[in-house]
Amino acid sequence: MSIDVARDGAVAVVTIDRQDALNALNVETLTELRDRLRELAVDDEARVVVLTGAGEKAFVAGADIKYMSSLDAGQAKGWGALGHEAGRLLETMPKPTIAAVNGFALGGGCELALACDIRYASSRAKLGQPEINLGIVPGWGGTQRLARVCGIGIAKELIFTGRTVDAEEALRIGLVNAIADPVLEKALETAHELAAKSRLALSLAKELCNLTLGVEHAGGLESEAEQFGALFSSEDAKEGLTAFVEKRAPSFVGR
Ligand code: DAK
Repeated sequence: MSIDVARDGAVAVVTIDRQDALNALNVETLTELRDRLRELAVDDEARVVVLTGAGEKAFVAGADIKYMSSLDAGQAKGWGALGHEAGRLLETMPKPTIAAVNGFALGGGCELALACDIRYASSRAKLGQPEINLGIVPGWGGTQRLARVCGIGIAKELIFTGRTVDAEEALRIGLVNAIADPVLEKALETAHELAAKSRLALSLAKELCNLTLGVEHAGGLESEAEQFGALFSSEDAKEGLTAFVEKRAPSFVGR
């Protein structure tokens, strides 16, 4: 079982557990995550959802690069849609979602955290969008949501360089709301505080806050998903993904 859903009263804690790959998401894990989020979105007993990673080291180290290195452009599109759906569920379900970032949150992991309403980080967390180093770009909402959370200047620097930030920097740039150890305890404290509030008022607050994303937000996500597919079939994407699997530096040719 790679996705565990535990109940703590009205709070549902969703734990991604694939520790041998630093909780990286392959198709089984991501499908299961999407399915659990779909259920929680309509589950009245779950008033707040907390998302975290199993173990000490990682929240989610991204999409599974080994799995992705074997995808063709058509399969990559379906893979992208799955990640987008999980993100949209976290962003729009009518209840608060909180990411407890307990370690590496890279690529798709950072994107899942960005789709949550609130993010807390442990002091050893590392966040970032390193896709550029694989010859690809963020494809699960990162190109849209990072700019909305941190501002476009920060987003461009992080996405263009692919560098990761530690917890202190993440707090300074507004990528996380607070640093806490143990981070899950902090997330649960806030979750229980929110669970005691009016469900109706909270869901309306979320819906209204989401209006600030604007109607262009959905269009931006769609463009990202579409453009990613084309890039995925490039020589550079193949080289970047294969180089990671072969544990060597990539050599990009620009096509
Ligand atoms: N995928 C697969 N395996 C991974 C992984 C990943 N993302 N991250 C780590 N692992 C595996 C490692 O390969 C290693 O496995 P073994 O070699 O032991 O079999 C194991 O986890 C432990 O990792 P390390 O030995 O590397 O541990 P270190 O502490 O030395 O380094 C690290 C930790 C997190 C710095 C390093 O593992 C790392 O750089 N990982 C990759 C991080 C990354 O680049 N993440 C972004 C992935 S790209 C799409 C939309 C979106 C996406 C894809 C498609 N569409 C629209 C189609 C999303 C893309 C991404 O997320």
